Amino acid sequence: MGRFSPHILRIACSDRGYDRPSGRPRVSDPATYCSSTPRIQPPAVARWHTHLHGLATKIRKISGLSPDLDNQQGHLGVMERAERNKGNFRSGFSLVELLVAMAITGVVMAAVFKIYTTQQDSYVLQEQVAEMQQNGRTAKYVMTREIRMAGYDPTGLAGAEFISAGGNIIHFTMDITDEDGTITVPGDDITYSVSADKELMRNDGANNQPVVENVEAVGFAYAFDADDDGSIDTSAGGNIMWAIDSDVTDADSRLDKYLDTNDDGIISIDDDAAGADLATPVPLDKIRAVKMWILARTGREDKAFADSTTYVVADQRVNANDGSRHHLLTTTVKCRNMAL
Ligand SMILES: [Ca+2]
Ligand SMILES: [Ca+2]
Ligand SMILES: [Ca+2]
Ligand SMILES: [Ca+2]
Repeated sequence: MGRFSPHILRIACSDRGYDRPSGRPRVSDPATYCSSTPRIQPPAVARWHTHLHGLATKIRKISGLSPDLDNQQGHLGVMERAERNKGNFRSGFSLVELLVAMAITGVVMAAVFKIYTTQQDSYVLQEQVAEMQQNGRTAKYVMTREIRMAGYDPTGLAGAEFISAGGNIIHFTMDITDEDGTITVPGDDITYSVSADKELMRNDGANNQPVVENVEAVGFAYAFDADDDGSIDTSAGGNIMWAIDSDVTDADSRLDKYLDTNDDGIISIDDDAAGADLATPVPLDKIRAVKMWILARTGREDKAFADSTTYVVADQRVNANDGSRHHLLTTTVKCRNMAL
């Protein structure tokens, strides 16, 4: 229920002769002005209330209290409640506001998460590529160092030589560990190949151990001097006849296929992968140099990436479209001990 306005109450009181001389209503008079349910009081009761109110005012004055203290407190109370109610109204959220806030938060969080994952993927990729390149360089360095020494035989008694000269496997001996005229100790008999687990394996004659991991393939081709004229044999087009023993298991120890089948000086996708027959198979002791391919790969497969490149690795054609990235290294190693 609302209160009577002071104006209306003043008129009502004046009509009944209860108003004060000033004519100004006193809101602090609870009986007359502050009741939420004002009612017309009998004159005697009203005068008694006025009398009691006058006594109360005098008591306040005597005691030092302001006669308008209740009045002020009442006003302040009303104002404070109004402010409090006003604050409460403003501090709330509607369901729509909450949903909008959640939607905006979701969009922002999704964007932040996307940026984070992109940065993370980029970091992982850079790390993987660096590792791949390092693996390739390590494989190249280790194999180059030893293939260069193939056939090393300081005593002339060890019979060091090439044992197998395949397109994806190389096997040779060298009396380099102890120079004792034999090739019986580990390290004198070396084989390189790639395992099914894509590790470059080095067999030292006693143990077959991985050198580096994540090697998709290795390839070898061999240059030879079949006529012993001191120069590497070339084709009709003047190109080196890079050849392989196409079947290392038949133990014939002969190079029988050359790989630059179109005789353009490079071994590429344009050549016949199976190679072409040499006019005369070449014994492995005529080998003078080795061309080497190392196809390194990233260890982690990226499902969003596709490497459709077909890599030429000697007589192999490698198309590992499995989400991994690849890095192909090639080099040529002169076997400095094979012409001696
Ligand atoms: Ca030895
Ligand atoms: Ca020659
Ligand atoms: Ca063979
Ligand atoms: Ca070619």
